[in-house]
Amino acid sequence: MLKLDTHKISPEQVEAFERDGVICVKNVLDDIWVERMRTAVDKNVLIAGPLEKKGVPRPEGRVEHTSSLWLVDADFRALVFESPMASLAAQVLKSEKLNFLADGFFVKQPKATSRVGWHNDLPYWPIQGWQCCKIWLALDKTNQENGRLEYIKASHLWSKELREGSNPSWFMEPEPHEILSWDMEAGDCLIHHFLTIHHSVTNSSSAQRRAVVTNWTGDDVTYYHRPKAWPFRPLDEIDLPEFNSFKAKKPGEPIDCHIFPKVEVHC
Ligand SMILES: O=C(O)CCC(=O)C(=O)O
Repeated sequence: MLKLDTHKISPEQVEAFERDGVICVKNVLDDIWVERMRTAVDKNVLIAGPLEKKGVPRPEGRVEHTSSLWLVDADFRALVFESPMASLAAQVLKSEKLNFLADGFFVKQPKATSRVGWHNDLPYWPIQGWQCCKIWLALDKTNQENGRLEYIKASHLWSKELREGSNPSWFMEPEPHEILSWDMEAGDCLIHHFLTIHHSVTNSSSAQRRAVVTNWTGDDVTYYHRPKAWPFRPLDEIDLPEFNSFKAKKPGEPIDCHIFPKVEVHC
């Protein structure tokens, strides 16, 4: 039986998550965990993840992102099923049930000019519902100079979906809005609601900036078919047994399936 580690957050932090759509939680993972996940990211940065096409060259220096390494990598699996990530998600979502969607990582190489544009996460997932969040775990010191994330405060309450680069008429570059961002140490986490609009700035420093993400849902989330959503490939191209129950899902059904496992948390 795996032991799931927990990290208690305060009622004020849960309230801030609900009000602002994002919080920063300090010192969630210790140095041993951080070093373990750095090694896991470094090991995977140049190889295709289990859901990616093999042999497609990865653009150098830019943000890398791969999903569902937990299927093939023991360290990512441990992050999902043994680390305090699940307990953080359960607390902010105030959920009885917790499902894990997928992991991923983002590496901004030194002096990388690429940035991640304004977006929120919900339009990229085949789900519908309110109780959903991402945990962005810093593996390096993160600040304005090396590619921190910036959030439009309370934008989850707009209930609008924004894909990166989609430029809809209702969205203005965020001068009129209050921005939330934090300087972070390795082991600190951001937790944001899937509808909170955010971006990340360029890395002008001479060191890389690494982060690992995990995505979580709660009681009210159901399957919903969205074009151009995770896993970002036609399902008939994915030949993994873990996808069989997912392929049979109908809109409105609970999302529980092998690829979106339930995780038991007792905070
Ligand atoms: O890490 C980054 O640079 C961007 C992360 C992001 O936008 C996301 O996880 O949705």
